[in-house]
Amino acid sequence: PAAVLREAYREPDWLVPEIALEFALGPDRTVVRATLRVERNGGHREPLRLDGEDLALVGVRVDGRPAEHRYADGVLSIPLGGDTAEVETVVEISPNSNSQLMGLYESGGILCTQCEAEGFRRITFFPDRPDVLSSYKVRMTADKARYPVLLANGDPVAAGDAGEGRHWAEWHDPFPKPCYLFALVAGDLVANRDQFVTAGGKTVELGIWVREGDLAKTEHAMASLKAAMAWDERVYGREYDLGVFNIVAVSDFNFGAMENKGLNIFNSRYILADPDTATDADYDAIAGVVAHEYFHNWSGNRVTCRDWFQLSLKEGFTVFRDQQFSADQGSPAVKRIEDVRVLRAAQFPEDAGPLAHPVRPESYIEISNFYTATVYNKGAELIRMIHTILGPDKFRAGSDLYFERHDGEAATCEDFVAAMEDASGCDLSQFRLWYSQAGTPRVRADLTHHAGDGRAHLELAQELPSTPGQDQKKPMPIPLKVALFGELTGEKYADRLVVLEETAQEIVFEGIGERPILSINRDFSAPVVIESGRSADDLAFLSAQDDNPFARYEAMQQLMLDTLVAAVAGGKADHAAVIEAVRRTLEDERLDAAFVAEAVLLPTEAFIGDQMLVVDPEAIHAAREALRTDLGQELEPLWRSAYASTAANRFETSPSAKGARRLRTVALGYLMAAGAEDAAALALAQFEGADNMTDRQGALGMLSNSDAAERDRALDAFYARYRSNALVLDKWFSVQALSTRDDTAEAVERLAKHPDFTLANPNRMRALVGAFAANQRAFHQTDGRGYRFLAEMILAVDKLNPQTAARLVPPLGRWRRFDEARAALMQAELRRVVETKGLSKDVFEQASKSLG
Ligand code: HT7
Ligand code: ZN
Repeated sequence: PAAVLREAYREPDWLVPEIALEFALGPDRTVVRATLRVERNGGHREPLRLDGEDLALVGVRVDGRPAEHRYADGVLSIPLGGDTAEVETVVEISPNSNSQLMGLYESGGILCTQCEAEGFRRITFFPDRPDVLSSYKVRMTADKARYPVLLANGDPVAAGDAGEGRHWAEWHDPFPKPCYLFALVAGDLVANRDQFVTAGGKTVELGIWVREGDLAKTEHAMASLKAAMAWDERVYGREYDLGVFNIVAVSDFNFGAMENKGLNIFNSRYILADPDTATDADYDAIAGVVAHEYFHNWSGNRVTCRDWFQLSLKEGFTVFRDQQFSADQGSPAVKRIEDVRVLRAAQFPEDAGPLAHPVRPESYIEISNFYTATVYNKGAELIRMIHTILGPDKFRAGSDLYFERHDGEAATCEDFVAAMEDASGCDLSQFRLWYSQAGTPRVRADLTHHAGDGRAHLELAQELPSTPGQDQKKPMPIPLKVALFGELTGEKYADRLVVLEETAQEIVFEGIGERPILSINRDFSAPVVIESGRSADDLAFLSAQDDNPFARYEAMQQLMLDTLVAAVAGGKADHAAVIEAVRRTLEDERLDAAFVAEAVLLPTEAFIGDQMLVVDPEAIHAAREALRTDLGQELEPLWRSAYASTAANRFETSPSAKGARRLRTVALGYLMAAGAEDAAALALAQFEGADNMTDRQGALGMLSNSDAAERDRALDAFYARYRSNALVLDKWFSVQALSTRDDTAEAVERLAKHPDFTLANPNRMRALVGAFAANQRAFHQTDGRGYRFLAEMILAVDKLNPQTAARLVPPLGRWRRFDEARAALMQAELRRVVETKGLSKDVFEQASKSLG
């Protein structure tokens, strides 16, 4: 398959200012009549070219008359003489045979659409590219009993009876939009209805549409939506613009959610919640995703992307906005810790592997493969760095200017940076490199102190690793928040933003009367790896005394990581410093429970592996378990008191109650690691007595790692209770796939044959297969059965849903990081995948690039 190149961008030959769509909806057969008003764009003689995929063409008319046309290789070409025309096409599609979940498809009896990135071409013929903006009129006709609710973008304008048990509805969206934002839904749905009055006094009708039995689980999503609407007015000055805002939840969805104008469609896992079925983490994810999709109304919809290489323009900016929103709703420090953990777990490995690409990629075979942690999460870090460099006021001026300049347009990442530059007067020319250069920079930081002149010298040097297609790199501006603390007095001598712009640079601090301890990349001000060689004592000092909570957490993590890496490398395990630092954290009464829970958690096995040249999953697991056991045993009284003091009489959703629940399960984990006699019984009691899913799932996770008799009892009870709730059953699959037990690979193979496992549902696939591939020790079992299982799953799913299949490929692409035997087994599976006949281009791109 051919690659699309960023440099090859050309303006569209034809524009489509207006489109009218008529749908005669049916699950097996839907007829789509599209009427496009087209306008020639410039003085060329090219025919009108419309994209189409899996469409049965019924007819083409131009200005009311049957017209000459050619349909080949996914393009319908229609020669047009004049500069404008009215072009009508009629096609037939089949929603219930659409297993790709792109275009119009059926999910649990609901007809719904997913058009980003290139799904609209599976509904009708159209220039399926984001820089063609049109105003939409949509008319739907459907069986009234089966599909009593008919929704589309924009505002409802009319509805009526169509006879013969059918009815119709019309929706108009006055805001010109690219076709990837088109949506319709037809189904037997009920709504949680509410209203929001904008700052400008406009009343917006809100609706969250779900199946009848799920209505009671929509309260949190609705509260989150209203909070997001108010927040965007207050923080970014952005008001909602239509009279209605609808959200629909569906069970089969390739992604988290979709920001279609006025009609967001969500994976039900990011809408439905009640304490019995959703964890605190689920509640937070719902708030974050609801906000994210809502924020797209400006960053994505009112100002969209010129081409898909600019994807981070809307995604990086919107992730940054949803991170800011979530930080404002709860604890900013804990939120930052969580966001950095995600970045390190998902984006750093991507940046270090064969699929590394810049935030603004240069080429793709299949754009769906570029909805990545780099485009989203590193993209958000770029926006955060601009925010840090400019400061909040200038950043806000830049965002105002960006929206003012480009409202109603399809823009580029360059337009965004230029607006930030123009509004602030700051030169961001070197900063643009962050968009074009892939790879995670490594920053070496050495601090020396001369007692004589009271000066401290901070020597900084950056190194940019080579990545596929990019050997030579230029130094990038790296904003580092730095502070110095006196070793003896604890006094803070300096606290400032240093921007490292050169390959190497020296910063001098004056008036430092004692040996200073370096706190660097505070708040994780830049998405880089810091190599500072700070001693265990210095890290312990910072973990107890730094006034920046993120830096405190980071020092503890570094201390743990250094200890674990040394243990894996040399087999020497000196746990004393970590135990002491964790003790101090547990005893510090000024800290809130949520922070403590984060701070005392050991780095994951995967993250420890990321620090090593050759990953040894068994040694890492052994070293980490040994430290967990020591921590558990040495600090047992503290874990017991943390466990007891976080018990609650009744479920509450306050931040402090959430923090207590988090710490309680972490403490339980350490008691289990300590081998405490009563630990499994405690876990079972927590499981059985829980009045909420956080405590229940937390205890189940601990039991699932153990060999105790209580394990099967809990797993069976969980299954029996929730077997008819798909979202909760996903947890049952995940908890087993993530187990640290020796028989996990075998258990996962068995679970893939379980009657409740299905390849057709992306959530279920991720719950079992995605979770297993993230379980480093089980997946990398030396006999290679994990690799074989994953390859078989990829090939099986690819026949139904190439996007879901392609997302499972990256774990196999990490072969370069493993020993020869494992690497050979992983490569063999990748080869088997690539050589399979009839492979999708989605999987082909990921697997062939992974072989390298
Ligand atoms: N903008 C949305 C992307 C999306 C998507 C992409 C590929 C295939 C299916 C998809 N569903 C939604 C989601 C977002 O970032 O808000
Ligand atoms: Zn998004």
